[in-house]
Amino acid sequence: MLYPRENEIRMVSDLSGIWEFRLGDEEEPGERCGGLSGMGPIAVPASYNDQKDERAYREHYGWAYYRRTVTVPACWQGQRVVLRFDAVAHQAKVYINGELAAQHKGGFLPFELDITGLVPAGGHAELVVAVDNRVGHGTLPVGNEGSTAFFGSDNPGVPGVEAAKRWRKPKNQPNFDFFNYAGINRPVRLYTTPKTYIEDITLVPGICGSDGTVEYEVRIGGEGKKGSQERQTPPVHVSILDAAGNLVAAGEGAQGVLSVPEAKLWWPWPGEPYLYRAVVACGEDRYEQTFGIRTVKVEGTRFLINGEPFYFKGFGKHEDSAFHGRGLDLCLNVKDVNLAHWLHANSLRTSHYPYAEEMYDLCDREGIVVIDETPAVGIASVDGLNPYKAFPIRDHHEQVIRDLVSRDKNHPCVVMWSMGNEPDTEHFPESAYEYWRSLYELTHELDPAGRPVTFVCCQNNYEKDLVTRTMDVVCLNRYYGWYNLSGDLDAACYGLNQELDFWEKQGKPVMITEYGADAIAGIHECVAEMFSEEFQVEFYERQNAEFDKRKFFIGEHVWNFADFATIQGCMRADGNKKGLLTRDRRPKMAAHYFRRRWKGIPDFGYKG
Ligand code: GCB
Repeated sequence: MLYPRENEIRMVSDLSGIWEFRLGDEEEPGERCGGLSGMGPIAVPASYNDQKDERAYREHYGWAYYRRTVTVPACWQGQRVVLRFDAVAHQAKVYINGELAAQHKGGFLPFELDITGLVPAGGHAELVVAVDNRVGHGTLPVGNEGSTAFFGSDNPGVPGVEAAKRWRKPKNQPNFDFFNYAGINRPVRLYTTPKTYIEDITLVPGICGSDGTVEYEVRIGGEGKKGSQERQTPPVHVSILDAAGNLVAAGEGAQGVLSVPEAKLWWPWPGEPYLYRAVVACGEDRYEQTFGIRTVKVEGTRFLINGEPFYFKGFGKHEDSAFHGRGLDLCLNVKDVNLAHWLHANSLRTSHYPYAEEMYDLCDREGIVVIDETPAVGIASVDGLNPYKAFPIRDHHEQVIRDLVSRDKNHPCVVMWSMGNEPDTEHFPESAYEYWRSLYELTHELDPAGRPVTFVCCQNNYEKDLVTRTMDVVCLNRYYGWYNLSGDLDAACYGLNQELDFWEKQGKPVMITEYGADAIAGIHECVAEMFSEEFQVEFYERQNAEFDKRKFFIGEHVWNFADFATIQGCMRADGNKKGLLTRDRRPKMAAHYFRRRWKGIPDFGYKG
């Protein structure tokens, strides 16, 4: 799905601002929804949870309602008008003048509806968005609906659980470690296109000697759509412009291959992340898509960008900030990318869901390499269930992968797809294999650029796990010295090395996608123990020394870039404190340590 961009043809109206809001209950609104009363102000885009200091907002369970008036300007007469939601967590029902006009499941990817016939140019309409924040066995991320054994709460079998089940009001039981922020988290916009319009553009870059190649495909929608009775499809023109706006290649037709002489490649920072623009014209419509010329390939135990062996230095992070929750915060995104530069990091993983499109644009521009992850986190059994049989998520997961690849396929920063985070691969190894291998194949089919595909594996019995070893890159989340062998870094290094010996035999590139220790900023010790800043540094120093000895080891992503909010529980003191930075982006000692370390590690050729 194309991002809504304004140009000489297309108009965009941003509906960000103060909307009306009120909490609902578990009852799903039906075909009609209107006459809402008791509404108060809420900022859009932003999560609703922290905008009012009431437990009801923070711990809400079920539906909530947003309302505002939309106006389609009279000068948009004759245009197709689209209402686009960048992300509504986790399920949305959209009502125009009280009638259900669209619904969408999944809180991290865009959806849109054509409202041309619903709101006339020069007219107004009441827009109501009903939002459900519940997570369960059928959602991504997954919640432990009906279970009492969730993070930070009772253990099964403990006396009192049955009683607790009876008196406890229903609440979200996330099977994931980040606060379940909900609402209209990303922008809502109206945009126009002509009646025959450019629906999608796919650009696949390549390198041929010193020239670049761009394989392109343009899909046309509306009246002039291929096979449509209405009209003939107007011809498609594609022009490739360099960063200075010079025409470097041009083609005719809805698909083709163009050659860019003496192409400048997209390189991760501090190399030059050079960007080209593909200007597509069809009939009255125009669209400009930015892209980079670069290749990505796994070869043996190496991860090649533009044919050079890349070493990942960076982190997993979250879309998470004070007051906004998971709401888009452009200022914070710019700050975070600048902090990545300050740390001499070159990459990040969009743990544990697709981020806002604006972040990928920034990463394209600033040369930050991205591992793009779906919201498939928490596919793990809690009550002995085989999640692959018991959870009705397969179709939804497939849809999410389709939408993710379709949304992000043209970003040069995206070098690998992560289908999910820390699923169970140990207790039901055959089921896990069937599930993840089929999605792996699907992801490969969907991405015309052939990016590597993986998922991120949790600390487990790696000998029983059948599927991690079949991914293009083995991505490991490991907490030796923290959750297991807590505080004992000698034992942690021993365990880690034992495991690395196993992975060395698999002949795949291996990277660590999470490792880390909570450190409460300001806690210092001469003899480092858990939760101190010194322990966090020592934890990383010791384990990095082991990674440095392994040639097949292609990268280190710390957990986490910054402290973040999560569900309350006895293992979390005011959130997860594994950040190199605090939640308000102040560096801990470990940030200074990595800044020195990563400065000394080249992006390419570190392991030869
Ligand atoms: C993990 C998860 C991540 C958690 C982290 C932790 O393995 O992938 O979401 O936040 O551990 O700190 O426990």
